Amino acid sequence: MSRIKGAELITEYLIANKIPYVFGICGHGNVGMLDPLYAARDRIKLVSPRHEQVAAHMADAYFRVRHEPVATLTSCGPGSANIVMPLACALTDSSALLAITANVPTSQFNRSPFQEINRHFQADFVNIVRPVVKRSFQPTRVDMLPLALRQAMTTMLSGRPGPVNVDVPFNVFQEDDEVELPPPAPPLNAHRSGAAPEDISRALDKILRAQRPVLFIGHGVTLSEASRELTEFAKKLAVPVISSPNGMGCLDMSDTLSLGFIGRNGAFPANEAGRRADLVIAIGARFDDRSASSWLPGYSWNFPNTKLIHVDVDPAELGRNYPPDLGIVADARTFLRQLLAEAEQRGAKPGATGAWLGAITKWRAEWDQFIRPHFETHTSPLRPERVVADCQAVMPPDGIICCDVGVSHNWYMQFWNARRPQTMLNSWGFSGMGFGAAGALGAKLAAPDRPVIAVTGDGCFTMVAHVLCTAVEYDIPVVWVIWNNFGWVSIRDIQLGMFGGREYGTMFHQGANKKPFNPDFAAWAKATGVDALTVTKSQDFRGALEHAVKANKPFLIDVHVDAEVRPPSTGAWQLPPTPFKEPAFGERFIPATAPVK
Ligand SMILES: Cc1ncc(C[n+]2csc(CCOP(=O)(O)OP(=O)(O)O)c2C)c(N)n1
Ligand SMILES: [Mg+2]
Repeated sequence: MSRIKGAELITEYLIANKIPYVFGICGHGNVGMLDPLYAARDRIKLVSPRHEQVAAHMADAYFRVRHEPVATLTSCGPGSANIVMPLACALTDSSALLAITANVPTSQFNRSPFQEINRHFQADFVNIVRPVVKRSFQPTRVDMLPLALRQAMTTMLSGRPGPVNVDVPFNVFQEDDEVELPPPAPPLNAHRSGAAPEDISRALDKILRAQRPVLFIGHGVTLSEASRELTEFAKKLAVPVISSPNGMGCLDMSDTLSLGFIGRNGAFPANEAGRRADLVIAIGARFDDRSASSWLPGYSWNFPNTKLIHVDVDPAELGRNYPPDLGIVADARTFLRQLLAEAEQRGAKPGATGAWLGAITKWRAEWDQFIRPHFETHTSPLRPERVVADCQAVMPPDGIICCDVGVSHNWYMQFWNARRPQTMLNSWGFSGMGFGAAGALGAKLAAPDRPVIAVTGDGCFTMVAHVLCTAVEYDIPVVWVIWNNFGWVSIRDIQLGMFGGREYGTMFHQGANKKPFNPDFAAWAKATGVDALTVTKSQDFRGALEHAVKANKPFLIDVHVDAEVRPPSTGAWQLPPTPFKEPAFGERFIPATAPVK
């Protein structure tokens, strides 16, 4: 055993785990870590964006694309405090990243040195991040590092993945000791849990007996890399598939069995099938309020009238919102493989689902007829549907779209057809503004040979506009599509709907006469060295996007989108105590057949 510095050990361990990047920002607390990273710069690369929030969103998105983690590095105090929000995004969407944070020297614990938080406990960063990570470790001596690092990496990737924090006091980076490099952690999905054989048998019995079955899939299916098995199973037994945002693309959404997203801004056929199904097989999906129409019976789902088989790797998700008739704790791919094997063995054929599939075809046609015209019309400012349709036309099936938060996201939820898994990235559980604009940088580093576009609101983008600097500094060719509607329009619409039409603090205005205001985003981009275009009429958007994607360099397109066109509502969303009412304005899609209520 030879002596090694704590920071060198951390660096070597990251490399041993094939971590190619550290996304981080310096501070006096972590300079001791920068030095060994410099020495190892041929084996692991430091990318230093202009805000810690961006570093963590980048790491989160990198993992979602590759299913391999990267690390972040932030200094003590404020630098690390800046990653709380993106850690919450990663945790609530089960995305992994190793957040290495620095802290004050152990010999100064409790003396209130520069940037220590200690009102309740010494060097207390672990309690700041406690609710937003899967686990925190605070090795206070170099000889504690090997175990902490191995456990941190293993915890992050095992079972339901999530962010993990290793908080390292200043001196632990610097001091040395006789310690050995721990063995690398098993990669994602190295250990898979399976269902009990009798549960597989019971599940298949229920599926074959059902006349109106539907699969509801979520991020768990994506994370377990079960796209092939899901597709095979859905086709073998002709079961249509509803997808939550982070499950999109596991079944190619251009397939006739794909019904799209469910909930207020879901697709009509998905809500219609969800609320009329006699059996729902939910796999790695968690029935949050937005994909369950706030649990109002009859809008998206109809439990307990509908029977539920719920499969998840995390037992905490079973029964959280709807008690399952059959709950199964299992990895999604293993479950699907077990189910396929059982179906094969029994020579199973689709059940009596002909009428069901016929009804779905009718709902799809009805919906298509309703939405289609807006995909094809030209307007100025642009109609939202047109922006989505043109992105779809330009992006190849393996291209990656990194969505931000706000109105634009609602439109993409409703109308984006993801063709492959891990191509549609959404901050779903926490909806942190900036995820799309910043995450796209990480997504592009994860998939350098595929186009990556960020669709981001004018509000979201302004929060992290310095991403342009990082794209230029590190030559990361992301295309930012700014969905520019001159305000926090998603919130404005809630405000207008709930408070008698009064707008306050939700639009961007300049001066007493309330002139709409935004920076000239294209000029702003050009000032950082990023190519840019402004698009104010729909005739110009597709060509601009084609050009930007082909240019394969950082590019910004400022697109002026109509703020007065709202996504059609096919489900519901309620914020108690406000009673749910049909939208005050905006289009509610009224189907030919009355919704089940
Ligand atoms: C960091 C953060 N702050 C505030 C919010 C609340 N919020 C959700 S959407 C939204 C407005 C987004 O504005 P913009 O990016 O312009 O999108 P738009 O809704 O106008 O399309 C706000 C403020 C949030 N989700 N995240
Ligand atoms: Mg906006």
